[in-house]
Amino acid sequence: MTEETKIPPKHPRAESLRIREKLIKHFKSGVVAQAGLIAHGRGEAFDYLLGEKTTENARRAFKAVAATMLLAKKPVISVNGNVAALAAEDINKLADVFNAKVEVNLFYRSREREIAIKKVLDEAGVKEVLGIDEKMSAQVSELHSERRRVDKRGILVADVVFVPLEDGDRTEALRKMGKTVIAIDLNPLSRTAQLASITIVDNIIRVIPDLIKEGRKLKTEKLKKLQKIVSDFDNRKNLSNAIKLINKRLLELSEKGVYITQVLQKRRDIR
Ligand code: PTJ
Repeated sequence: MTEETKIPPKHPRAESLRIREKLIKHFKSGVVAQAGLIAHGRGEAFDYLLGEKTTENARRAFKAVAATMLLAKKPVISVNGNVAALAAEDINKLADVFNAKVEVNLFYRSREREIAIKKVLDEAGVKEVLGIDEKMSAQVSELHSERRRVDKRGILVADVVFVPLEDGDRTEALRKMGKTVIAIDLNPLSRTAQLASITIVDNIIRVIPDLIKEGRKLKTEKLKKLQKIVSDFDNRKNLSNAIKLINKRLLELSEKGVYITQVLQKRRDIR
């Protein structure tokens, strides 16, 4: 019996538990780093605060992302352990829609993890996986972590770098290099969220399928329209809106006590 089959299908948080099991499975196979489990917990907490749904604000951001990716000359999607575990098939479709390269880039880098992640991406149908061939490796001098190692055919020469679920200082370094950086991060306060050119404050699991649809929709649009979508977008406003949304939601919940009281009213056996 797998861990997954133990989750009662009627459990009120069955989907969330299934996602956790997926990460644990990939942790055991060496794809996800130990810290990846902690990162997931932090993401879950922010998702709770956001109401676990895609907001209008996030929709505006991913529309700007789709336009940016379509305008890009050399877009690259950076994949870490959590991204491979949660969204490998979608990453393949995303790369297809935007004609983007896929590169493995790890904070907790080891040869074993690189190989394990490549396997997951291969199985998901990704045709070419960059970032693991030593001969093609270059260094980004602005960076001091293992993330400094990039592929000469990928991130090094990219104009747009898509970095879902990112840590720390890479976004800043990539922006200093003149690159457009796109982040997906449930935490609008993280350094990456704050320093990216465009930040989608949403769960990677929900947002990538929608981003794929948006990309397909915008693909036939004229260049001018895509450029306007990008120039009309303001990431400071986007982040500020995300924080306001959390604030508003918490205020409403705390004033009305909506969630807890409603649940308890239905459960007369609980006082
Ligand atoms: O695989 P590696 O070695 O490259 O390491 C990957 C992790 C994720 C461990 C590494 O990048 C890391 O330590 O990241 P942080 O600093 O924990 O940041 C990850 C960010 O992703 C946090 O701000 C989380 O809120 C956010 N996050 C976690 N899960 C999700 C998420 N954002 C969107 N969707 C999620 N499902």
